[in-house]
Amino acid sequence: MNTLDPDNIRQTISRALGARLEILEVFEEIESTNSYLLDQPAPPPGWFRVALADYQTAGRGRLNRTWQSPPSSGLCLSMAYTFRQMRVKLPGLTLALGIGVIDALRRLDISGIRLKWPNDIIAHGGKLGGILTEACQGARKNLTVVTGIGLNVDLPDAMHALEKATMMNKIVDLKRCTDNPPSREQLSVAVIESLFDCMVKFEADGFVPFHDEWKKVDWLSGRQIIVDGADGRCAGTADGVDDDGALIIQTDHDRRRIINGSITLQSAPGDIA
Ligand code: BT5
Repeated sequence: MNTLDPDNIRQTISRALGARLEILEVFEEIESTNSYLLDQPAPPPGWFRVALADYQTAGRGRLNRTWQSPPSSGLCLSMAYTFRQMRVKLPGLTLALGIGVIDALRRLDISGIRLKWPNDIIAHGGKLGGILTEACQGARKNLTVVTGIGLNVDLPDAMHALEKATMMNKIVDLKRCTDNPPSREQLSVAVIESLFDCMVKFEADGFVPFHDEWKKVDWLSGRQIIVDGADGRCAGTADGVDDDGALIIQTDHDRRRIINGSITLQSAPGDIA
């Protein structure tokens, strides 16, 4: 598997975007690119900073879950972006960035990718990747977010064996999605460009301009689901999202709006979480 060269990546991203890139770093090994950027000084408003890793020793998912990506087998990328304001609705942002990842993959001729609310990237009914969006603490005037993208590119057989042994959810890599997988450098450039575009668009208009696209890639729509959220557990039919990116679920009794939660399918309770 090819290496990640920060100079190559920097030189390939578009000039307009490069002008907004404060720092881009590549680590051979690091605990977590998200944790690293959360500890770094925030970029100035409208600017961004990127950290990539070949291997994370403590890659993180939501709710203290683990993100496992053996060395050189995937994309581990985090972007810090500082908004020019404080009022940003983070749940909707994660959805918008998911659409950005799909757009990046499409530009690399990889189609058929779907999103499972709120942060899973799905292909062939399994998890191809995930998104972790976190806000930097302590900001007063401008909100800085760090968003981490984990994407499986070419997983070793041992990872698939682990999936079976631990009853982990089905995992998929890009090799399964295309005969001609992009290099991790090409993938990095495409993802960085798309994430930045999404940040700027979201900053201007929130989730609304992403809503129609979400409907096209919504993997949960119409499925019978179970939601475990702050208010407990409920079951029903997933019915899309609203203009804030909240999940709508039709239960036997009412329609509910879910802002935070983990989703499982009623038919496959151990499915992608
Ligand atoms: C996510 O969390 O899916 C967000 C993953 C974000 C990872 C990136 S990598 C760069 C940046 N730095 C970090 O430290 N994190 C970000 P969640 O929805 O909580 O899913 C986590 C669950 O996915 C785990 O509990 C496993 O079941 C499963 N999982 C772990 N590694 C996986 C992999 N490589 N492929 C598919 N599923 C995986």
